[in-house]
Amino acid sequence: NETYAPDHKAGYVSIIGKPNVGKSTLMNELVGERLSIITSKAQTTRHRIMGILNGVHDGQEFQLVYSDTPGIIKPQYRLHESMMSFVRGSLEDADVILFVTDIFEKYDEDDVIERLQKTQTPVLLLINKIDLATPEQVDEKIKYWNESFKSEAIIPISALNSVNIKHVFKAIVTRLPVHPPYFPKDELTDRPERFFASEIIREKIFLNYKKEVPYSCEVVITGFKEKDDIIVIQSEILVERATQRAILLGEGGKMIKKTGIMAREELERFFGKKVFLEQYVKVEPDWRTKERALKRFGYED
Ligand code: GDP
Ligand code: MG
Ligand code: K
Repeated sequence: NETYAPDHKAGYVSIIGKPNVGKSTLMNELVGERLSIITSKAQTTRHRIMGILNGVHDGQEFQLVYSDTPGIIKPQYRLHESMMSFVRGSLEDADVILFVTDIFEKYDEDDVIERLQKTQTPVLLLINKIDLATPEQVDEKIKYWNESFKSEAIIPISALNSVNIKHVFKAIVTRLPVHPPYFPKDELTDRPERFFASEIIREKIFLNYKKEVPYSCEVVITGFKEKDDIIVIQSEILVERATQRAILLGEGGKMIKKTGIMAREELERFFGKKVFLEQYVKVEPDWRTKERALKRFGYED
């Protein structure tokens, strides 16, 4: 079991803005290369997780989960309705919203602006790419947003040149609520791909089997090899009794096959790559008493 300080802070940060305003560049600056690569394609129902950052600020431990919302698109598209409801959902779920704009862009998405103005979640308005503008142009833009948009703060930045990024970081962290970490910290910093892979497989087991079976098994990722065009993932599902193994396999192995296909499809969406998934169901009566977390993320190999 993980321990964390009673005043541990954690929260979801939604990064929204039109394509090309610099969201990904900003993310890399905020999280650092190391972690952002692996989470770049993470897909959950509501949030696409872009990066996770664990750290300490002013003596206080925190975990920041950055997520992306689909690009804001224009009303004439048929998709717009569902897109807007998605944006709505991720806005309400977030603890802090980073609304990224570009120094030269014109804002004509009135409904998105309106939506942002109504949310209870604090919004930080970031004006990016100030390296391309004169100080006068920057002042002018700050004035424009000040008059037309109500936000917690307006911060001019250059994501590309790391200008004012510390300021953004501080503005986020000071607004995080006290909350336990959403994702296990130790495991995640080192091998988050394995963590996500095991979570996805677990989710499919919960979907396909009823009663106590999902609770009596554990998913262990024993191999994770990323090649040019495919990721080869080896997994073991540990159960305590032979009867549970039989249920998991199903008649002629049908059930485990179905679960495996669903998991593979989800893993492919998640990692944005073809996945070859191997699954073994093993009876291991004492898996609960073992060094669970360590084993789960493959530290024993
Ligand atoms: P996203 O679509 O919002 O994720 O935008 P990206 O982060 O992919 O950036 C789009 C383009 O803008 C890339 O070519 C970046 O290098 C560039 N860019 C991002 N931030 C800045 C910045 O602060 N200044 C300048 N000049 N270019 C930037
Ligand atoms: Mg991007
Ligand atoms: K990923």
